[in-house]
Amino acid sequence: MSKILISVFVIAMSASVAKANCSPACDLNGDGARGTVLDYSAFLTSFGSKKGDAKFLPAADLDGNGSITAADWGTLNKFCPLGG
Ligand SMILES: [Ca+2]
Ligand SMILES: [Ca+2]
Repeated sequence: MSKILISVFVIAMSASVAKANCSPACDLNGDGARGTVLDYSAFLTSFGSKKGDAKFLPAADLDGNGSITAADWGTLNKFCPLGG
């Protein structure tokens, strides 16, 4: 029984690796869809903000450096192109 559970777990992990190109981090507005116009809109709203600011969106800080910058924009475009 536990072998079956492990197999299911491994398959699930493989599936998530296959989708790594467009990581869950690209779902900036939390609606489950990644790289949509709503995610880009959420990004732009928080663009230029930093940790502690009211408009800072942790999900948009894709490199985790505490501020939403052009580097995060580049990552978003690279891994989750709009509409793609
Ligand atoms: Ca989304
Ligand atoms: Ca950042």
